[in-house]
Amino acid sequence: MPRGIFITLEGGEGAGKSTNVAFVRNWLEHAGRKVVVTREPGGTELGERVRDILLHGRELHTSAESEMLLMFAARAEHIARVIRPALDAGKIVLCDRFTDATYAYQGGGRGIPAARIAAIESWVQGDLRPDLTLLFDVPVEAGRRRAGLRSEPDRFEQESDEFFARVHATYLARAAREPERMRVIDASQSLEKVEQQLGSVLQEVVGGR
Ligand code: T5A
Repeated sequence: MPRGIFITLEGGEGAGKSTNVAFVRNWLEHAGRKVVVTREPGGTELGERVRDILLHGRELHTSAESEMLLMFAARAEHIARVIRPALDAGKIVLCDRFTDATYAYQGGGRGIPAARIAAIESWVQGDLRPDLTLLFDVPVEAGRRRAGLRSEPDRFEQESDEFFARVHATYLARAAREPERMRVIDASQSLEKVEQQLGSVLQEVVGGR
């Protein structure tokens, strides 16, 4: 059986990833594909507990290094139990955030050198990389406003504007280096326009496979 397709959704806070997961899933299922939807940090019991620590454990004073290693610990479990088995079964895995988020948040945001992240990425993931990454791009201010309207801020959402400016710049720099894999979606537009952009990228990348 041919290997499935690994698609990730990335972007800053409130960019619209979670909102658009349903659209992408429906599009793929309409095209006759079997889809597994998952997220990071999370996706397994261990991953969801790590998520809880990282998003809500303010009293734990987690260092940047511990935060990165916890992301990768959750990811190792996620890959072994969910992502690889689904890809091996020929399914499409749709994952809300993956390692680009580690480069953007722990790298750009917290200042961990990219080479250190890359070393752990190779160790944990082997040759597994997303086939397609949909990068939801929205100005930092607008994304934070959207996220803020929705719920109480979590541990990351309490960071400064400068932190999120670095996260944003890191995502865009990665997309510029890998334009084939990372497709930038202008997420500042209306939901209808965002869906149109997603549809044309999916048609181009997944349509013929
Ligand atoms: N993290 C994660 C790391 O630091 N390192 C890592 O390695 C990984 C994997 C996870 C956190 O963990 C960090 C990054 C994150 O801070 P999360 O909840 O998964 O947290 O991610 P968030 O970005 O916080 O999720 P959000 O829900 O804030 O952002 P989304 O999913 O991009 O935004 P969404 O879809 O919820 O939309 C936000 C609001 O905007 C509206 C929606 O209706 C919603 O109310 N909206 C729009 N409004 C108008 N026009 C549009 N086009 C709209 N699109 C959405």
